[in-house]
Amino acid sequence: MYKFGYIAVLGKPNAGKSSLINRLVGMKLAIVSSKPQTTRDNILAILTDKNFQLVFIDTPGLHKSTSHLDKFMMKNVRSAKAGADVVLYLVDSTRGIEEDEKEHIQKMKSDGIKVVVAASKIDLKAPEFDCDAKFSSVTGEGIDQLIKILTSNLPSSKTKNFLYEPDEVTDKPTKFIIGEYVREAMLETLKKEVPHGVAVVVTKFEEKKELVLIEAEIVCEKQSHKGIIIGKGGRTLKIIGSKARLQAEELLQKKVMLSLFVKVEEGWKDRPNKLSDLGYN
Ligand SMILES: Nc1nc2c(ncn2[C@@H]2O[C@H](COP(=O)(O)OP(=O)(O)OP(=O)(O)O)[C@@H](O)[C@H]2O)c(=O)[nH]1
Ligand SMILES: [Mg+2]
Repeated sequence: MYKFGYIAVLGKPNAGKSSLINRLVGMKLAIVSSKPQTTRDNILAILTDKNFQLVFIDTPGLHKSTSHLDKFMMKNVRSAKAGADVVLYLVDSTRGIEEDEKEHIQKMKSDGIKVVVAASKIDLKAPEFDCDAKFSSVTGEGIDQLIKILTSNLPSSKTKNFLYEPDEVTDKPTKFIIGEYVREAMLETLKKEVPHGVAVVVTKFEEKKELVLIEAEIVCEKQSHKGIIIGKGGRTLKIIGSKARLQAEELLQKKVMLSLFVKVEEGWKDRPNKLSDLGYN
């Protein structure tokens, strides 16, 4: 018997969704940070075994929409939910489950959606709430059991009904992932409000024999942010660039030359045309 299905990974910002996605496929597909609202786009992570193919959809953390960008993010969550066979709802064990989350889970169930509730970060704290599974993306504890539970919630087929090739890991192009690495480096390096107002577009990706030449444009909201991103004598931008370059080299298994350019686009997060230019459409 074969199992195939889409699993939408939902939860509050910082619940550990992207960390789980990366753990499952054993590579850095989705960026991770201690700051909430790290993920903006849905990212597929495809896990193929002899008898199953699980397609995980990483989604942005559930939060109230204020900007057009937030609305785009929450639309991604709705579309992931609509296209999923199972929703994997993550709750951070160190934070516990909140009332609005219980209501959301109940609502999904009464709408006929299969929901598996899993407690994340159990290396930090044992969950004190009801859940179907518990795991840690850091130690790997509970991951196999989680996969078993998810697989058991998918329909069986006598024929191999996989939709992706066994070596396919994601739907995202390499350029997208590298742009995200730059955004992650900014989330790590800068105070919250600056990276939350930033978009990154890879404008050049040229693979040479010995190395890969990459250029990326960092679009920020304000002139003052541009100054912060660049830093005194370009110091901050250099730190950001070298963090992202190391990640890109790990991904591409090749030397990378990464050049970053910073540009200001006032209020881009609320301009639908600009959002789609920057890949959020
Ligand atoms: N100790 C520990 N930390 C974890 C674990 N999983 C995630 N984290 C940390 O929790 C923080 C948030 O992780 P993410 O994977 O970015 O969370 P997310 O749910 O994708 O967040 P958004 O994209 O903002 O919705 C990061 O600092 C991670 O390193 C875990 O299993 N154990
Ligand atoms: Mg995330």
